[in-house]
Amino acid sequence: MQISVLGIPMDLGAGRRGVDMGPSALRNAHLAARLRELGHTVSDLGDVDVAIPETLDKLETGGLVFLDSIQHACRSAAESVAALPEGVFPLTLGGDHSVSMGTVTGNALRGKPGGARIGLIWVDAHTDYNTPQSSPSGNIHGMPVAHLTGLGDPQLAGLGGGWHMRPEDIVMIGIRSVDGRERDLMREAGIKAYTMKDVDQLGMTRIYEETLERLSGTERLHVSFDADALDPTVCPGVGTPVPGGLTYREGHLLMELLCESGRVTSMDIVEVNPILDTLNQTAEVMVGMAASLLGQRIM
Ligand code: 6HN
Ligand code: MN
Ligand code: MN
Ligand code: MN
Repeated sequence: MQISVLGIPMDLGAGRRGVDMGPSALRNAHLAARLRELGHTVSDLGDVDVAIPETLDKLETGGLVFLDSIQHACRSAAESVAALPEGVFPLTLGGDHSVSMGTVTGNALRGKPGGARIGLIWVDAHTDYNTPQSSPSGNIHGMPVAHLTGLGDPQLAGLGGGWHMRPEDIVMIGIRSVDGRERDLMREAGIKAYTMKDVDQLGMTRIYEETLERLSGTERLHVSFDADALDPTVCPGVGTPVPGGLTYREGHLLMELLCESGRVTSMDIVEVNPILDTLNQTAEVMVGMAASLLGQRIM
């Protein structure tokens, strides 16, 4: 397969600095070499241009922190991804999770100007379904999924022109932290979320099977993998750690099964924060997750 790597070194949507160094940490963890070992052709497109927070006014528009610069970076990411030829697998590296407003939009619009029906597998400790009104923090990385479905700020919800995600085409896995009003919004939208209780009770294989069944009507599948979905003992380098997360093997098993499905056409790796990490452990683990999704087998 042809894989195109694109970095979005943005920490404007997070409450803590450092995830802007995520793409660099992932490249340093031998991302491209690992994927080439699997027989893929890998081209690195470099990084999207992202503003540096120290050069900006914090409150740009409408009270949302760094709104204009986040919109700009997400639009650039969406355009770069949408321009890739069909058959190329975009592997996009965050950056905080607000980058996925751009990457998912770009992947939906690729080769289909009106937007494809894309299935979104959101692997995360958090549901990231806040709107500017519901958010307790004001941080845009807690809001990308809401904006992808058309809620929230029009500047961010409008990235795909008239295209939006259908809530029924979203499945979340690894969830263990949801804010009060965010929970109500999730219920109203009817988004399927497998919490850590579900992971414990059902097991990852059953969750995978139900997920694929649920998303069987979609044309392509995008995996958005937030490093904080994994337990903080596995991925300590994240800005919003929550105890009780996915084990190393649960993460790999999900990626291995998704690989076998042959249905995934794009992936994000986000929220890797090298400043908070133990050496480069979190980036190394996340490179392993990408490798499993892209064909690495134990035997
Ligand atoms: N992430 N729900 C919290 C908030 O600030 O809205 C945390 C969001 C975390 C976002 O990890 O991608
Ligand atoms: Mn930066
Ligand atoms: Mn997230
Ligand atoms: Mn998260």
